[in-house]
Amino acid sequence: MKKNRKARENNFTRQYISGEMENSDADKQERFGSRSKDFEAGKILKTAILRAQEQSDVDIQSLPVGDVFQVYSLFSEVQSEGKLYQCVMRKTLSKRSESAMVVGDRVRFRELGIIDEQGKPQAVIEEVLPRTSILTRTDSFKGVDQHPIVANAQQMLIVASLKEPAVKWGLVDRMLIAAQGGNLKPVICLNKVDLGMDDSSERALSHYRSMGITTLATSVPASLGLSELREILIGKMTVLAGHSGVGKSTLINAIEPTLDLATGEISNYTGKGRHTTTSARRYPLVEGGAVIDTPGVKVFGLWGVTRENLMEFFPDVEAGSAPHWRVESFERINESLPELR
Ligand SMILES: Nc1nc2c(ncn2[C@@H]2O[C@H](COP(=O)(O)OP(=O)(O)OP(=O)(O)O)[C@@H](O)[C@H]2O)c(=O)[nH]1
Ligand SMILES: [Mg+2]
Repeated sequence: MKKNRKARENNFTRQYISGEMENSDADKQERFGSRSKDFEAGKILKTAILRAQEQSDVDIQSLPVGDVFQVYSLFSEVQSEGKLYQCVMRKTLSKRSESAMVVGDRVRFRELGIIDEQGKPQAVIEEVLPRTSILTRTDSFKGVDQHPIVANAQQMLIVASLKEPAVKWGLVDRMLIAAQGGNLKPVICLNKVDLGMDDSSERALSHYRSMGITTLATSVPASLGLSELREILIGKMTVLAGHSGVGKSTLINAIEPTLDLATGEISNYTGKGRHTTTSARRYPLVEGGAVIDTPGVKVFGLWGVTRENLMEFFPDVEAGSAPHWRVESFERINESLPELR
């Protein structure tokens, strides 16, 4: 009985990760797209429909593959072989929401041979390829509804700060499980260690290391841990996680001087981010890889995590070797998950 349910859940997770599941009304409330942009996109869409219909007999498997860089309300930017395409999704036409596609998705697209006013070639997305990982957001800790925000990232950089604001290990634990549940490798980064490292924080980091999790202690003004951080980020797709003010943007600017992320201010909905439906933005690293910031997202969802399998994410609690704060994390997260039926 127990086994069956688990098998079903695993299957569910697999389907979700592979993009087979639809998520039709996700992100509706977050469409900030300006009217003119939407209008423009509407025109593109109409042309796209016509063209796509003419060419629908072409074998989809022979189409080029690209990476979704950014998702707007009605179109998205897809990069392929160094070229950026403005794309609409064919599935949108049949009411399958464009939110079924997120930043990081890999897609097959059909070039339309049209260039827009900004010189971007236009294309229609014909297929979203299976995902290797998924990160979702939810509206609250107790939130049951989960919406995908990033696909195919390899790792999550969980940033906390020693002080200002002081680290809450319980929240680090929750982000850890959000990462592991979605198949992302977590890395814990304790920032602002120039403000005075203390024993209990040292012990916490070493406990995570004993569980096989990579940890870093960083400081931007004191230049600590930055080369290790660089090493970890280069060549990978990394999602940034962590509360406002812990220093995520400052760290990224320090390791990638070509980027100039806004720091020391509330970053929600500033600049170009306001047009995205997903609140996820990708920052490429010159030496390869990218970091993805999710400034509008308050809580990540715990995908595939249930009261039945939560213990798998707490091997230390299961083994009886966990410090009290890890046991408390386990209990708190357990309570936040829906009751077993
Ligand atoms: N002392 C100290 N201050 C830091 C360090 N890193 C960042 N800060 C400061 O912390 C404040 C917040 O940094 P941000 O990089 O904007 O923080 P963030 O995590 O990007 O915040 P949001 O974008 O709001 O999520 C800024 O005033 C930074 O100067 C550090 O290593 N040590
Ligand atoms: Mg920031």
